[in-house]
Amino acid sequence: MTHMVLEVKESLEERCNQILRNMEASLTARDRVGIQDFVLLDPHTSESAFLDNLRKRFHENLIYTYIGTLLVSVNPYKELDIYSKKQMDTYMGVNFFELPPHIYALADNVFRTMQSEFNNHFILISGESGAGKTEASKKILQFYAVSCPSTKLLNNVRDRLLLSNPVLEAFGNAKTLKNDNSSRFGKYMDIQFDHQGGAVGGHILSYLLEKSRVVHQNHGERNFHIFYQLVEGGEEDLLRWLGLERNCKNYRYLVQGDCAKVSSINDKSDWKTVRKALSVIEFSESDTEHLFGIIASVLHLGNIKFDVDARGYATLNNNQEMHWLLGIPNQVLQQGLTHRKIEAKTEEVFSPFSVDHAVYARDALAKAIYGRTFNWLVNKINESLANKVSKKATVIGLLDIYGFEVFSVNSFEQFCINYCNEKLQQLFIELTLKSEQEEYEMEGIEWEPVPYFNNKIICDLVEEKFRGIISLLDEECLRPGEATDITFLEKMEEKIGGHPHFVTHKLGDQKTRKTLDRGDFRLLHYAGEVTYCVVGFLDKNNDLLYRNGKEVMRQSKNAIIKHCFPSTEPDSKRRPETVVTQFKSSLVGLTEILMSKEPWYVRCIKPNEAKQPGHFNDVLVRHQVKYLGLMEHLRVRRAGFAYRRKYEIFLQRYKPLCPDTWPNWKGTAAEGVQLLIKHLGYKPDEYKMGRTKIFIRHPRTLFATEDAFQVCKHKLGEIWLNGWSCN
Ligand code: AD9
Ligand code: MG
Repeated sequence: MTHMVLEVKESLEERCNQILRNMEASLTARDRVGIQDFVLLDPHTSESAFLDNLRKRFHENLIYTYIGTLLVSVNPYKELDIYSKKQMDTYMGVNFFELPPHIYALADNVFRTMQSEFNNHFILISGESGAGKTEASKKILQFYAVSCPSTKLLNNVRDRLLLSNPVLEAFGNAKTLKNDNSSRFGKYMDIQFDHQGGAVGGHILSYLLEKSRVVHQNHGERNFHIFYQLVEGGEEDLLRWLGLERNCKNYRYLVQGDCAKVSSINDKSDWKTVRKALSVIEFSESDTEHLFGIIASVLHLGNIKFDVDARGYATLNNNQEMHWLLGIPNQVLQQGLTHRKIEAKTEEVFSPFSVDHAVYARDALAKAIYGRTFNWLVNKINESLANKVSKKATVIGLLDIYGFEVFSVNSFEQFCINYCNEKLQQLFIELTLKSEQEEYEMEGIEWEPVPYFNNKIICDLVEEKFRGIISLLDEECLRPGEATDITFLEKMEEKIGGHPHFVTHKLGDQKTRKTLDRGDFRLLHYAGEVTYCVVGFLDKNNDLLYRNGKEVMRQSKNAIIKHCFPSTEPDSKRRPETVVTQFKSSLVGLTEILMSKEPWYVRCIKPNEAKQPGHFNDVLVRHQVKYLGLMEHLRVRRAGFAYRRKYEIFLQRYKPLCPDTWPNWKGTAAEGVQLLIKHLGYKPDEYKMGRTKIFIRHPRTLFATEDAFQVCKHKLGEIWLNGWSCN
């Protein structure tokens, strides 16, 4: 036994040296391709040196760089030959720092950590709109799909996991000015693995879909992809049945952005992909019929025009062809679109709409139909992904949410999206900069604090009880008839006017020295300033659907609509929660989910605004490096320790590597660890002993230890079988 332990020690040294040699080799190549881990840059790295390294690598098509175990990714805006099966094989099971940085290396490392520690993880992918988050999350999923063990049953799960993507993207993504495939909903996906590492299931949580896009698109933007896919790619028979023409220009909901055709998007072939995907994820013929019936109905609904009758009320022009496929009698629908039901004491009275009101009711209905159908779709996909294979599973969560965005006009939607990004930045700070430094302090490790900008102040500005923007907005939403968008603005000026991150026209613009219109307010977000136009805030936050709109929907023969508008739904007597409050609660829920797992990070960077390959805009990238907190993260990483584990856990795993601690150790765990690492020959500057944990500076030391452990485990195989597991 002692002999074997010595052998292990030798192999440990050898491994450590080999890993070092690999890293040094990358250092020698630094002039041309930069350095693959920022931690290896000069200790006094400036922001400019950081940027130089990123730029150098970007121009060599090396889009990935590490800061320790955090992966920085710069969008290449072109297809790179780095995602092949061969590449996946190369990265499978190889230590993190031994190969050039890659999203596969991160995925593999997360997977192996999950397997060895049998705990749950998540990968937070962040960056602004168009920076490459969704692509990164797809690459990770593809890696797992290929690298995990396969059996017929597991392949089935794998296909569904993969194919849920094109479906959700078709219904939840759209072309914006920032990104031709912009996520308009937040997505958190758990991938569940059994103890052998097989992918056995998944679960998706979706966050606030931007459903206003269904009825309105800004110039240069599109509605959700699925509408164009259906019109462009739908089979002749299907279109005929749905009463659709193969011309997007004929549908009001598709032409407001005046860019139905996009060169980077092939709606026809995407349609085929979605069709195929739907069948793999177990959508029956009738499900798809109903689903496309709804998409077509929304388009028809958008084309409904209203005339003014002699009394000034809205009527439906009888000449309009009402290809209404939801199986709702025409009469009922017409009444629903032009009247509002008011319940008097003993009877129901129908009060007619003005044309403006009718248009509003029509659009509200279209948004509600689409939004609820989207939720139904997510649930349906979840049914298909449900783990039916293994009782016990560990998970890797992937978070891919809409990125921070600033347009020339920003509305309620951008407010919600940017608020969400503030929350994720806050989580990142909590989990890295703040907790990391607090931990050193708690563990009695000598530490020079690294200053950083904590965006909690902005999160509080938005969500504080009673005086945060959300509270003020909700308060105004509770005063129908009296409150307007402008009274909301005035209320903010009164209550939070003095806040350093809030500016309006009236308050003057000393803070940003830029002019502001009367109806605007500006927030100085962590990622930059955004001016929001207050118009529509109350309305969008209320998101009211007239009660008879719901009643009309209940008469539908379409099974999905029936499901989405159940007769058991509480009527509007009790006020539903506002949109932003629901969103806030869902983000609290998300934070709780994430906090219970081990975090990993991919920080995506957008190299230019023009979506061009080969263009690296220094100003733009520098700004992102700054607000993503990458320099601070680097400082903490460099000064700190890449790895820490409780003494008990560390000892339990590695004790077979030392004759003094194996098989039974009687002393304290800390003493055992001290003996163990002495035996393994850890150098003094490579580790620190805290109060309850060991801290290891470089991952290479741990990787070498882990390698030695694997060798030892292999050799000890038989003893293992006899129940001497140290796992
Ligand atoms: V948004 O917040 O959803 O608007 P994302 O998700 O950050 O945004 P996305 O992943 O959709 O951006 O990337 C935008 C586009 O950049 C993609 O459609 C690709 O054309 C391009 N891209 C991103 N990453 C890569 C990559 N690794 N290789 C090649 C890429 N192209
Ligand atoms: Mg995206």
